[in-house]
Amino acid sequence: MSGNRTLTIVKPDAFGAGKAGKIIAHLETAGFRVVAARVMQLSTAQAQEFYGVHRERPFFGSLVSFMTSGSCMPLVLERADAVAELRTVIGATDPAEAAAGTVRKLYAESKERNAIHASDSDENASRESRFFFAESEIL
Ligand code: 3AN
Repeated sequence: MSGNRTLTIVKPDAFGAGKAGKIIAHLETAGFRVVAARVMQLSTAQAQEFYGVHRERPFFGSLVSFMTSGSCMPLVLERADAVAELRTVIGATDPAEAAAGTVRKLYAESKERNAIHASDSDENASRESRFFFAESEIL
């Protein structure tokens, strides 16, 4: 995995509300190419592992419940400087603080139900992509 790839998830709030297509179109317009995608429902164990870094945080249980509440859509995206560019395009964690025109400002409901995940480093992009996809599934 090079620095040109990152992992995103259209979360259950946005996927369940039928916003996945609009969000992916937004990302493609911003120069990202989809190189892997799937639709799935996370198990509790998977969500706990994926968000393991937040295990001690007060919102951990609620976050795991939310992330397992319905289907979501993990995708691997490619473009130059992918990790930093995607963080800019999605906006701040809390949609109330997200810049105008960002995915979270447009589509998120709250700090927890915030429509989309994006890896925060190249190392995590690699780890998170391998969490969802075999190497042969990433084109
Ligand atoms: P980001 O997704 O912007 O990288 P993180 O890594 O700090 O933000 O948080 C991971 C996820 O945990 C967020 N996407 C959000 O769903 C949830 N979360 C973060 N902070 C809070 C909070 N204070 N209250 C509820 N949920 C939160």
